[in-house]
Amino acid sequence: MGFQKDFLWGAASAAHQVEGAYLEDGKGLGIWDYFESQPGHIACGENANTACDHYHRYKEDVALMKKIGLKSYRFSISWPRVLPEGTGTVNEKGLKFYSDLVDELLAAGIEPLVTLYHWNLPMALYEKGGWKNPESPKWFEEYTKVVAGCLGGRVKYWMTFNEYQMFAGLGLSVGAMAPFETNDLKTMLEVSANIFRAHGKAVSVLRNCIEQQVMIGMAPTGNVWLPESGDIEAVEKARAKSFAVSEEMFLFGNAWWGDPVYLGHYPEGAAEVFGDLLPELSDEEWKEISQPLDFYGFNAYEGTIEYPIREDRYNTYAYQGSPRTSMGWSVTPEVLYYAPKFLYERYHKPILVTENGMAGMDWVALDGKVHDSHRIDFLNRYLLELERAVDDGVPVIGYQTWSIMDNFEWCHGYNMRFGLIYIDYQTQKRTLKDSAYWYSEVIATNGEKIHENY
Ligand code: IFM
Repeated sequence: MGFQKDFLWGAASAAHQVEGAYLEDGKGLGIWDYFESQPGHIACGENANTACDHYHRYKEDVALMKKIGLKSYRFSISWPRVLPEGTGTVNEKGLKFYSDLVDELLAAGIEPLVTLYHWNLPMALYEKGGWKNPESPKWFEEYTKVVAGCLGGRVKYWMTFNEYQMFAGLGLSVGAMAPFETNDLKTMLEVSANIFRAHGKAVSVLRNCIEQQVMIGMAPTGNVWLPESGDIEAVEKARAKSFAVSEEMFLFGNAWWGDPVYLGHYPEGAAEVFGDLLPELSDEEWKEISQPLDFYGFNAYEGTIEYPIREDRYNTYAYQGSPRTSMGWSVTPEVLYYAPKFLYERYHKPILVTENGMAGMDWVALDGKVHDSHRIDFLNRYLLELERAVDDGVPVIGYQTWSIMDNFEWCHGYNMRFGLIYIDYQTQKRTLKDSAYWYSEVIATNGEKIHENY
């Protein structure tokens, strides 16, 4: 069977990780901008002030995307670039950047896929409590109106939030990402409810303000457990764990974020786990939160596995000597079989893989090329598993590799290279890696290329 005819082969990025142009043309301060300026948060004290300078080089970058043959490009809008204070006055120059980028993509025959929120909350809103403030859904609604008003009609595919698990879980509960807070359980439940409301309001705006047909989803991640074998019992055990809710792990799972939006209620077990702390949402709010979406976006890097581990040395997802990427993440291609399968069977929406890729030790070789054969093998293995899901009847509408180019990897700074395009941060020279040429052939053959060596 293989990938559908109009499959959205693409690559992804996020505003803060690639744009640079710090406070340029009226951009406001975001929480990442701020925390990068404080010592101790980012490896080597780095920041995203210049990053890939994509803000100035977007034409060159779109030309490279065209050369690779991308059918789609997933990027995010920087809220503080568009609304420097988070609400109120619109920064027309900032908004124009996205308008120009969309025009450039469309002229190159590349479908733009827009993410509204990829983590860089305006500092002015953070100072008012950020997602803890009950006004936050309204702020997000206002921001969405501005973006939809400008890009609506030209952008068909929209995602509200990228990885709740990370910006809420790691950012506001574990304290490992901006704004580096460790809030208590009650607060995190209220934060979640505000984010659900914000999602619902944004969907209403996109549906009501844009006349043309829109395709709306979100781009969560979440632990997907891999079964130890293909036996029904093992698969069901993995599925149950992938949607489980516990006090320690709920923010990192799939059901906590997926069930309210796609099923219109808190996940099974939430009432028992959280009791009276579970925020009450009115019928009207539930209706807005769970209005029908068009796809389920999913960012997949590694499956969660339970193998013998040495707790003093390996993380929970790795076993002794297991293949891992530079991030330490397990090479577990089966996640691109089980995640689409589990998510489709639970939510009954077409799947869009919104991120998948790896960080590797890439450099420009003596011949001037970047020989990232590890990335080719990684993508090949993962795509074979994705195709297996398709062949088993899971509707998958697209695949976005992370990332189009090396970029600012949050607390890791520039240490981690995820791109198809190598960035020399000293000169801003772009070099297509071997994986970009390989991916180009994958796209041109609508996936046939992944079978070449089999
Ligand atoms: O770089 C990030 C991205 O911003 C969100 N998903 C995971 C990527 C790799 O860590």
